[in-house]
Amino acid sequence: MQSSHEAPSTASSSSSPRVGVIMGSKSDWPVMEHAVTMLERLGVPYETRVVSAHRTPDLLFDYAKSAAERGLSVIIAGAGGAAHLPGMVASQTALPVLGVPVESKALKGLDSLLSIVQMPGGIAVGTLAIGKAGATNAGLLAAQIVGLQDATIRQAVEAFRAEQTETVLDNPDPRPS
Ligand code: RP5
Repeated sequence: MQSSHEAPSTASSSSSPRVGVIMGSKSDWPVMEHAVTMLERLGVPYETRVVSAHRTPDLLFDYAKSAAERGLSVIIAGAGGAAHLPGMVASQTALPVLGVPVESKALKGLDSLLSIVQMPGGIAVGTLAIGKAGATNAGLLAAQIVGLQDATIRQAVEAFRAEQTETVLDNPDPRPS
């Protein structure tokens, strides 16, 4: 039996997860669910769970150290405020880590953004925009990375982009209908 801080997923899509979507708190879910929505739309197997840099540091280390051997290719990490999760995960794995700054109540996510983006040279986190757009694009970018080795996912990304373009071109009038 695994101890409580070992690193299985708590929720995942059906086949073996390729992307890990973690976040510092359950309170981050309303933002981070947009990453999961994109992964589901593009057919990317994922897992998701709460991993806190400050409240569950042992779990963070176990999760990051075991991620590659468990078959993950990318980790999306969202956090708010003193948002140390993405950087600390990146310090423990050579997998690409995408950081999503979650809006904080006090500082609207500027604190989260600066905490995630200002990594020291040598340990990389790919930092996305604050909030929903960042989470959505983290899911998209993760799919693009996985798609480098998976033609089905690559085609799903291309189809998504073509559909998006078509939707804009088909609706040129900006006024509410
Ligand atoms: C961070 O602290 C989390 O990522 C979250 O954005 C923020 C607040 O967490 P809660 O107090 O809502 O659990 O670690």
